[in-house]
Amino acid sequence: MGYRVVVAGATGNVGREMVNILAEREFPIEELALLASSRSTGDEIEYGDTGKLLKVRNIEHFDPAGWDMALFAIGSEATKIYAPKFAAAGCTVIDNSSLYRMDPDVPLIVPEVNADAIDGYRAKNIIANPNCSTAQMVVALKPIHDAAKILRVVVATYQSVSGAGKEGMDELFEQSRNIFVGDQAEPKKFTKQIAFNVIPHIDSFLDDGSTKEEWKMVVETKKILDPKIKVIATCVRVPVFVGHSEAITIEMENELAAEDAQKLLREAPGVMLVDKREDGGYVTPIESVGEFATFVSRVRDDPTVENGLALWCVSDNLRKGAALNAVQIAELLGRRHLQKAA
Ligand code: 11C
Repeated sequence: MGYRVVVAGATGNVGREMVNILAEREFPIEELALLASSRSTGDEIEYGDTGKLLKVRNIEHFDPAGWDMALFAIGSEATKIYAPKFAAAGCTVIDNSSLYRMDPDVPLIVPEVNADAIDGYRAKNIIANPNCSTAQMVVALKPIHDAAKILRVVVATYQSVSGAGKEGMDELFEQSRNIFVGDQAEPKKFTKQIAFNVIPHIDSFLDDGSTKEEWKMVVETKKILDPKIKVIATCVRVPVFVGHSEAITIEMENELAAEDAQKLLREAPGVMLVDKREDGGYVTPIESVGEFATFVSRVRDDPTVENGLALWCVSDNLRKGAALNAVQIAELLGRRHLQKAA
């Protein structure tokens, strides 16, 4: 016995990973429906590497009644139309867009950090998945906060182009190729050249000079981990295809030495500590691709404040930052509330 599961947006970067991860983790599925817009209807997607091909169906004509849960990766505009419809039909929506994240009636969940908050999902029958840069950061911060109470976080991100979808990946590839053959590298998706460059701008600008991506890291961290934690973020796009990296500086109420933080991080759920303090003894985004873990390296004391730490955090943004976290939420929902699987 398993669940009747929907993946909406199954042909996109995140939707494809959702399908792969459901297969990899052997999620108990009775029936799986893959949905997309009319443009992709009829496309075939393999279920993991099982050889089993599933046809993509048109979300406009899909009846969600009788389906247990739907993993949404269709962006805020389409989510606005379809999430209320699916939720009202009794199909719990696990939404990867930013639409419902700050809605007080919608839990925003990272299972390693705030699993208990999922119990509030019934208010709207919707659960929100955080932004990729927030998800990996809170996994790394959680054991430190539990041990020494984090007061303030200063973070600079190094975000891969896959966070901007397939168009972002295509732009990095094409610009890199064009530069090698002496052609123009005109920006289209990004505001400046991304190949061989970095761009300190992700998502739209806000009145205070920050960007929406930076704002998300502030407010989502508060909602997931602790509303008292102060966060300042600088979010930067880098010419990496997959894998977001973050340089995180942490100020705590209580003392926690780097060595003790390493011990806690070694045991923390979802974290893989790789911190050899030698050449190559740390993780880079390429090594995070296809992995489930949030990797932490370069843990050290910050002597510029009374109780401070600095660390480096890397994760596959399409996995822990999106699809994996959504599947983990589905697993949690199943365990705690739907209890249908054998
Ligand atoms: C990026 N973090 O790397 C973004 C992508 O709110 O879910 C995910 C945006 C979001 O561009």
